[in-house]
Parts: sequence; C-alpha cells; structure tokens
Amino acid sequence: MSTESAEEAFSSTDASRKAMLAPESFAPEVAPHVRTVDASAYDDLFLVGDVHGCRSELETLLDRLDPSDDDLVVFVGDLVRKGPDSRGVVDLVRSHDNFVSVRGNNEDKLIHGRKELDAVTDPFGDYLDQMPVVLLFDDAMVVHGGVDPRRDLDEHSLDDLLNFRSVPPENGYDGPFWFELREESPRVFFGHTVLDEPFVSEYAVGLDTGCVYGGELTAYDYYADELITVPAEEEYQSRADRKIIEHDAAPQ
Ligand SMILES: [Mn+2]
Repeated sequence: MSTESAEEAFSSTDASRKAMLAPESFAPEVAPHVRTVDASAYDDLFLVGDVHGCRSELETLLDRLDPSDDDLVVFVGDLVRKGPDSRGVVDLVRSHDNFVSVRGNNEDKLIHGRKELDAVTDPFGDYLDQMPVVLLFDDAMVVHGGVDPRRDLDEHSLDDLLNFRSVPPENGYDGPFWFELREESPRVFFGHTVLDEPFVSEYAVGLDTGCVYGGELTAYDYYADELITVPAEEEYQSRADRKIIEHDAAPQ
C-alpha cells in the first residue's frame, strides 16, 4: 500500500467522523436561512460575540486578532442596537468578504419592523435581510440564541434559534441554561445570553460578555482554542445583574 492511499483512507475516515449537517436537518421555515461555509478554505477562524454597535471596541478587537484576507471572522449576531454605532459596525462587517454574521434577535427586530434604527435603508437593510440564521462549518454550527437539548434540531423554529436561553424557556434568566446541559455534536457557537465569563465546552461556546453593558467584547480563536477579550470603553446601557449570567463552569 502506498503512503498516498493510506493518507486518503485516513482523510475519508476523518471526514465521515465529522458528519456535517445540511439545511435538510432543520425545519422547513429554517432551511432557507442555513448557510454552509468551507472552513478549510481559510487559514484561521475567529468567532466574535454580540457587538451591539460598539464599533470602537470591535476595531480594537480586530487589531488584536489581525485577521488576513485568508482568515474567516464569524459573528454570532446582534451587531446592531443599544450601542453607539450600529450602522458603522454593519458597514465594517459587510465591507469584508471574509466576515460573516448570523442574524441576532436584534437584527430580526429591524427586519420585521418591530424596532427602528435611523437610516435602515438599502444597502444596510438588504445586508440584514440576507444574514443567515444558522451558519454551518466542520461539525459546528453558529446560531444567535441556542438549541433546546430536549428537542431534535428540526423541531426548532426560527424564533427558537434566535432566542432560546433557559430550559424550560419560562424560567427566563433563572436557568438551567441550554448550553450547560448540551452534551452532543454539533458544537454550537452562540451569543444572546449575557455571561459574566465566556462559556467554553466541547458542545457549546458562549461569547456574549456584554460589551454594550460595560463588560467585554470576546472572540474565540477556533484552532488555538483561545479567548481574546477587549474591555468596553463605556457602559452604554445598564442591565440588571440578574440578567448577566454567572454560569456553571463548563465540564473539562
Ligand atoms: Mn444581544
């Protein structure tokens, strides 16, 4: 057996182990909003928590990450609202072909006219409209809210994926939280639930550390398994302490 064919055998085993989800894995209302990216086409991959218009902190974070055009930068949604420069954040993200964000519940509010923002016009509005709700790469997925560990993926609505937090949902901010209970692939990268510290487990990675509430803007370096954080320059909005989650430590 040649070395070459041995390598091929290994790579096909590796590929089958990393079984990738497809749009058909989701409910019919969700499937059109699922996008797949080929992470292997990029050198490095960074994931970034809720920015909420904190353009200055995002620029500082990007200086630290220093992504090249061959790196992929993925945002977990909520680029907009609450902070000082929503439009600037969206302009920054959409000006890079290698930056992509999933839709957050705050983009969803603008798309459906439940909230308004100055100058939500083309091409700003068009950009929000085309943001995927689910982004898939490797055996990972990115959604803004989360997934209910008691249900199959195809039993989740768009609203679930944008907003899911507590199990059961009626518990609001009391928990337990879905990401503390998640024990299966794919690994889910998410925002939405404001955490006092990032949450990193084998099956879930939470990156919203409340920059707009005076916390930090957090990124995760996917290949290095490292967190990079930048402190907020201001508390742009106040938030009740009970809505900033002190989660159980992730199992190691
Ligand atoms: Mn948010």
